[in-house]
Amino acid sequence: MSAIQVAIIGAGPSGLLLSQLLDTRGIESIVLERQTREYVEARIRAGLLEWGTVDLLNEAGVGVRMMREGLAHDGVELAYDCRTHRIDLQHLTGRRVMVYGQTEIQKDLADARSAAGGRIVWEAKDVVVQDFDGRRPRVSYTHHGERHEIDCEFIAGCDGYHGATRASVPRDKITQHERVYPFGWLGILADVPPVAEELVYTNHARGFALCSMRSKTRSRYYLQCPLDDNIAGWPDERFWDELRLRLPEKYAARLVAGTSIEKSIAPLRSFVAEPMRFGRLFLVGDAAHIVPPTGAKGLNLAAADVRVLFHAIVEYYRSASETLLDEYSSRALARVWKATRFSWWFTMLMHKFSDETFTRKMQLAELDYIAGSPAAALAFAENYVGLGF
Ligand code: FAS
Ligand code: PHB
Repeated sequence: MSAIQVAIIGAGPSGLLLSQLLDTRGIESIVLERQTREYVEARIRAGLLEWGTVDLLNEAGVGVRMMREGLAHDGVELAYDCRTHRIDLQHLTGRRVMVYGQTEIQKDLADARSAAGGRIVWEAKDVVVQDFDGRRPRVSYTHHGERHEIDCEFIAGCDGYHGATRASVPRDKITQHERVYPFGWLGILADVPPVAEELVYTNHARGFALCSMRSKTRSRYYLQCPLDDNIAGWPDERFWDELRLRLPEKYAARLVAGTSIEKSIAPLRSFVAEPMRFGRLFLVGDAAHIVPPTGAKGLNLAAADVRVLFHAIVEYYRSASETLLDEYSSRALARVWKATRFSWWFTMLMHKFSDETFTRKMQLAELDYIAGSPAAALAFAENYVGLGF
């Protein structure tokens, strides 16, 4: 049997977007996903897209519903010390951001792959990647109790932080950089109207809070919480009471509480694995890097990796050139490190680290500087909307 051109491990946004883009250029792929489609689509994750990601989803032919239902935002608010300050992203950078849930992107991508007859093996268990340091890599997996083996020309490791592909790289060939933050995010999804037209990031003495949304009738809120907190200790009523205490008065007064559709606690870490290429194996998205969600970069970084790898693979099959493949890791990491820096900086700026006063005074001084300096506001805005490619 002839080799498949690209074996993609993981049907998250990275894997499905890469498969869909390759298909637009007639390049064959197979996606191996260990969960069911329903499980993957039920995960509530990212909500804010850089316009570069919007453009890539449109290029892949999966942006129609996003452009119809997504909410384009021109600004974002920072709240601190009983003040709010709006950063006018559009005026400062000429760019907007899009609010459209990762869940919806997953559905749009999986529908498109299915309509195009794309090969996705759901519930592919015990995936093993082999011989990727040569020119004939192999992938094996178990599906409905039967073991399968695939010869391929490239492997894209799109299997996230806990996946199998990065773990398959010999320890002495990869360097991992990590910072674990001493708190988590407690997130809630509820069918209540958002408190504000745009996102509101709050630095409060009780802890960080974020007001986001999925539509004009569905809100997504986050509260900083202790790492050892248990979701059982957060009945909806306690969540709404704590959120109200952390919001500026004008938003606290507008807050509409309701029954949670989803509620979960996620840990926060910064993580980067270098390099991102090992022979014919390419690590993509969360398989290679994790950012704290403060800067809304996780999904957008994954899309940026896909963009670089997609063009590299197309170039290889078009002209047998490996130049862009050889440049994949350095080009992807150049963006990854800058987004990792911004996400780390914004996390350090907005969260409560202790009750000592000096750190908080530094945070408030920096927020006041951003509010009063067009240069500081522009620096924030150009990172938040996404640096150029
Ligand atoms: P993903 O983790 O999304 O997808 C990997 C896929 O590979 C999964 O479907 C998994 O089941 C599969 N897989 C794993 N191991 C496998 C194996 N051995 N074999 C086969 N398949 C395997 N980003 C933001 O921008 N904003 C947010 O608010 C935000 N919130 C988040 C909350 C949580 C709890 C998490 C975990 C992440 C969050 N992120 C957020 C980041 C998130 O959106 C990721 O950046 C995004 O999902 C990255 O997409 P992928 O790289 O495709 O990885
Ligand atoms: C979300 O809507 O889930 C979201 C938005 C912005 C962030 C993090 C999460 O920085």
